[in-house]
Amino acid sequence: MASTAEPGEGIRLEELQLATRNRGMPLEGLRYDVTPIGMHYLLVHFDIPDVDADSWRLRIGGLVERPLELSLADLRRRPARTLPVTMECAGNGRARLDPRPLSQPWLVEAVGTATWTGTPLAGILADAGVRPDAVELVFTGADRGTQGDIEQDYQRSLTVAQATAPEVLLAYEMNGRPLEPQHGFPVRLLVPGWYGMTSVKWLTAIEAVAAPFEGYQQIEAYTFRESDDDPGQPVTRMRVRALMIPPGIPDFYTRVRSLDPGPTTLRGRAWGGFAPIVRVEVGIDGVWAEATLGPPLGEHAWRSWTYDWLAPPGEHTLSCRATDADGTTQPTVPAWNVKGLANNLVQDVAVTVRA
Ligand SMILES: Nc1nc2c(c(=O)[nH]1)N[C@H]1C(S)=C(S)[C@@H](COP(=O)(O)O)O[C@H]1N2
Ligand SMILES: [Mo]
Repeated sequence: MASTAEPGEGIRLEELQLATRNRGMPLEGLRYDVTPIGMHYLLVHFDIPDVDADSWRLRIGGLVERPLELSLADLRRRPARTLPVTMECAGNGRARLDPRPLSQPWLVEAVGTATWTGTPLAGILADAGVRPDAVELVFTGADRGTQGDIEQDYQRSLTVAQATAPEVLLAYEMNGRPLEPQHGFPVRLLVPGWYGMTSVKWLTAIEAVAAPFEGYQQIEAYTFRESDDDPGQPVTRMRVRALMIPPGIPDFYTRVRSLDPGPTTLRGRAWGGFAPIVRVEVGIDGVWAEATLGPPLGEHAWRSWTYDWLAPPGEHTLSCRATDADGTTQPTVPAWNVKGLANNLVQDVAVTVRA
């Protein structure tokens, strides 16, 4: 099967089938500091597994001094931490690439922020006693399927240093409620700052291993590659991005916006996994101006911004772009890669300001 659509080709039924299973956050959801659970984006590679909370166990094994088997009650008895975390799918923006890699065809809406509660993974790894010869931890989910002709459990790895960062949680609550089935019930890994594929849902096992993990989701699915034979670089943290709540009212089919002329406040959020957001700019028909940043919500959560616009009658294109403390900003021409990952192209919103 071809891995990309023909240049300019419309969405295929297989892509639509994925798009109806995996929802995006409606952009008006950017109004909330914390995304309501039912509006948070969703990405499930295979099927949502049927996990029984009473018989569920998390096994920690491999190169550890003391293998552990923990129940949900065991995890809930451990020290808890609650963090607001913005999560984005690495495939966000894929459908804007041409030729389009065939996969979940996200535009810009594969993002959400939740307050996650769980126990720090570092404490569990300390109890298990990760041996000095272990280099990585492999996280396995309860879901199974075929991807790239390989039958597999969903699995990802982190180095020991990455896995023991204090913000890495085994999360059992989202917005103060037990995880819903589609978000990883009963327990998922949560790795703030990283693209979503890292945060393995329906976690069943953590294995300490002596060599870098070479599973499909690690070295094949989430690497920046310019061609099929390029081994590529791993996709890790979220690239910097700003999004805007489309102002005014939409046309049902085209989503083009209409609004009255005069003062209007444009609002949105900005985030990135490498460094804090220090600047957001709004583009009005290609002319950039400074937006005002709201207060930070937390180290790993998006930051609100506003921009007061005196909307003149006519057709306009509104854009926004974020810059982080490293000086990194967003491209106006996307960088293409085989899997269509991390396309943080600036968002454009077409509006008609009435006469
Ligand atoms: N076990 C398992 N974990 C998974 C996935 C999956 O398909 N199976 N999808 C990953 C991807 S690609 C993303 S973007 C996030 C999405 O998390 P959410 O659906 O809770 O928003 O979960 C990640 N964890
Ligand atoms: Mo994803």
